[in-house]
Amino acid sequence: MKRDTIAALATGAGRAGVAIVRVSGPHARNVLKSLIPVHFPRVREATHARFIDARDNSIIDQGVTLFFENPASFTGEDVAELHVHGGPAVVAAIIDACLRVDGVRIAEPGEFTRRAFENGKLDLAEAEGLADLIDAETEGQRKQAVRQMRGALSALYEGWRVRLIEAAALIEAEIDFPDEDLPGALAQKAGPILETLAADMERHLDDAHRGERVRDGYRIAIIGPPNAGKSSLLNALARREAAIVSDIPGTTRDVVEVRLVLGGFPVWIADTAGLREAADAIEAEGVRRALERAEEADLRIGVVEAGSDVPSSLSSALGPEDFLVRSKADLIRQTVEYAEYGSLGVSAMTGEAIPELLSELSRRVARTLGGQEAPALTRARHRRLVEEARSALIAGCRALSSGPELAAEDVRRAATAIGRLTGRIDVEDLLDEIFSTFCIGK
Ligand SMILES: Nc1nc2c(ncn2[C@@H]2O[C@H](COP(=O)(O)OP(=O)(O)OP(=O)(O)O)[C@@H](O)[C@H]2O)c(=O)[nH]1
Ligand SMILES: [Mg+2]
Repeated sequence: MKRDTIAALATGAGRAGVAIVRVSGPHARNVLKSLIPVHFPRVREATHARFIDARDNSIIDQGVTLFFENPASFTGEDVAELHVHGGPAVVAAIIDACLRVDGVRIAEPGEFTRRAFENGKLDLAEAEGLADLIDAETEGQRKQAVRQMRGALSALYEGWRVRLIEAAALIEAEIDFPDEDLPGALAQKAGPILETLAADMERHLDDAHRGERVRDGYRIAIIGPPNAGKSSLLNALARREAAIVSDIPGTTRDVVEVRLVLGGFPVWIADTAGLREAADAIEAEGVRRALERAEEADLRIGVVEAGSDVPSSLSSALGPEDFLVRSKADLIRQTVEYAEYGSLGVSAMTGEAIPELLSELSRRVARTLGGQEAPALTRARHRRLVEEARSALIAGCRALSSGPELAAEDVRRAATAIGRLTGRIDVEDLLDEIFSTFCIGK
């Protein structure tokens, strides 16, 4: 199949010192011949060049060019890079000149990466890692994305797929040569393999959504009775007036969220409506949302005014790992400690103990999300497929005792689910969805 050649700005939009226009496909050579008619650059050698407008031989700009010959390029095709001055008019003129060459069109979002995937330069999990790396805003996200881009997750999944195929072969041998083993021998051989694999998948799934949290943010909810100072605490943590504060109990109704970076990880802190018997339907909805958010959160910060008891509506929403803070420490000096939760007294007014609370939160987030050894599951897509594989495996283990046919089918089903993770197996239906979310190559 003769493919189109695609061209696009590879660097960010807007003014910049340098911008890179990338061209990939069979006509990349012709693009360079048209724009740099004097001498064609040597392969993989940065070459100074004047970029010429073929219509009148005028100079569009001067810069540097690079040519990568297929298959040794990012996409696996011929690739030309034009490093020009990063002004919008220069970039527009260079792209126009590329598009005037026969067979060249503008790239769709994610198309360079998609071609790299289709040419076997990276698998789907690695491509997702690359997209995450480009989106990474924190150190924790960067580390996780680099690991995934370099194939750590792919290696794990590929290892599983190979073991599943071995197990399937073992079971199928039993179908083909049923008399060669004693009854029960199959279950003895294949059973432990399937069980170990199912346990490995279980461990991978049961990671408190670590990888997904690193990518999408760790979630903290501030909850407590009305007027306790929850919104004031959110504002103090965020260092801005994100939520409305007033002395009227029941001020906050919707969930107000603020994004922070703590311990190198993205964190969402949510302020919620005060927990009480609601005065009206709107407040009741606010309380419902508060409890829902508290339930979904990775960590809850309960807030009570120093000197007050912890109401049951709050204590029932807090778990043993959660925080409880006494607010308004500037007003009330409290000596009582809430034994089960510790006793940090904070003041949003004076800032007392806010740095301590922030460092405690950072420590907690870093402890939960950091120091990962095993590659983590980073997307809901992965979780869905690993879950599918695991339940197929469990069904396979059970089916083993009643004969190899059904078990073989289950194990094949598990291998297919895992193959779809890295895009080894028929993922055509998924590709448009996955690559259209990539911002690379826009
Ligand atoms: N002195 C003092 N007053 C505070 C402090 N924190 C909050 N307040 C006051 O307490 C009142 C309630 O504060 P909010 O932050 O609105 O309380 P809330 O928990 O969000 O209240 P609801 O949204 O109604 O549930 C306001 O008048 C604040 O100014 C503090 O640390 N010290
Ligand atoms: Mg409030």
